[in-house]
Amino acid sequence: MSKKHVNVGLIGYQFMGKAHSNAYRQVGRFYPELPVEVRMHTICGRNQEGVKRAKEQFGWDHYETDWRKVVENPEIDVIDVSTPGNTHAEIAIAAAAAGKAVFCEKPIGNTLTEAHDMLKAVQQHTVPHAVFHNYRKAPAVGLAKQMIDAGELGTIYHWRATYLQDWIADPNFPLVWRLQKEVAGSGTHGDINAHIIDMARHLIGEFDEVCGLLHTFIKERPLAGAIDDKLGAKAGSQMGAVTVDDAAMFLARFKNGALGTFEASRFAVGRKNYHRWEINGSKGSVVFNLEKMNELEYYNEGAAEGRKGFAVIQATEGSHPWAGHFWPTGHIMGYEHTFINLLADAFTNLAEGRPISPNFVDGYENQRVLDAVERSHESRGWVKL
Ligand code: SOE
Repeated sequence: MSKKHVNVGLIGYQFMGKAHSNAYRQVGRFYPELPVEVRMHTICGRNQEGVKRAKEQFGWDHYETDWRKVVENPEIDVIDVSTPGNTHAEIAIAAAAAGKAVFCEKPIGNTLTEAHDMLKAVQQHTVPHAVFHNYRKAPAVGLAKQMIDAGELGTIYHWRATYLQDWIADPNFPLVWRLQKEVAGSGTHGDINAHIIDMARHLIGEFDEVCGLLHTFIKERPLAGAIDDKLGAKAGSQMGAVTVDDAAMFLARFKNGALGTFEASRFAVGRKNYHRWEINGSKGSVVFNLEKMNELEYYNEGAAEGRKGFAVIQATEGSHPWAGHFWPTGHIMGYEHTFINLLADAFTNLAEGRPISPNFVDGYENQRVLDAVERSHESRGWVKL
């Protein structure tokens, strides 16, 4: 029996457009049991040359330069919003009003108000919605979640997270859109703190209060020429103001009594995509580091005397979440698989009429934390969620 097909329209074709395109292409191949057939209908971007090239490179059936035409196309079932943050709300709200399922990059909006309006739109039009917090879908993260939910770490005391990069540490690195508040909403805060906030919500629970600090080290940079899909761009000769944070740090108290620390920076020279967190509970601890994403470090307080210590679990066995869909044990997975796994879960839930996880509620709750940290920075004090 042939499967019902789902036509996707992807808005955006740079770095995230590439990651998502690959995932749409691969999801049915690694998840043959998927209840639907995913079709890559249209990719959309403002630059005709660029989007045409992306259509060919990634294997989309059509391309378009006006997102409204994609949203209005009755053949399309899912709108994927992978554009810079300042266009998310308008596209997502229009897509929801057109009755499409809406999948969106993080953070879903540039402000809490936008995130709120987006959540209201998908709820009001009762359309399925998803947010690309893809790191939830790494097998090692899924394993940590299973262990916590099963009580294997006992009472959780500490969450200690860093998300460190260095790609703008050079003061001559150009003023790309990620460094402009009117386009990106914020800097490291919304771009990478958002990921460790999501990890914390997923693994530890909801936030109670936060106390934070945002900082911009380099206040002016050369204006940027055309950007590429690796976060880079050519520097121009004129200078422009950096209007977002370069580093964002905060302390948190969770509703369940756990304490958290968060540090996000694009100035951690030497650190490329060092997304690491450690959880300490009464019965043990776990450690995840994205740069070694197939491993989960585990300390078991219950181990025999003289045999205690951090062990490294290779989270690539068939029994580990999502891992069985790929390779034999030890044949490791990468960044792109997290997007494939996210889509596999999303399309399964979509086909079966169940809510997708993570979704716009998670996007909105994430944004509440981002917003509270910003207010805490401004008031130089603790802010309740
Ligand atoms: C750039 O900082 C970036 O690509 C983020 O935008 C992604 O969300 C993160 O996964 C990796 O770093």
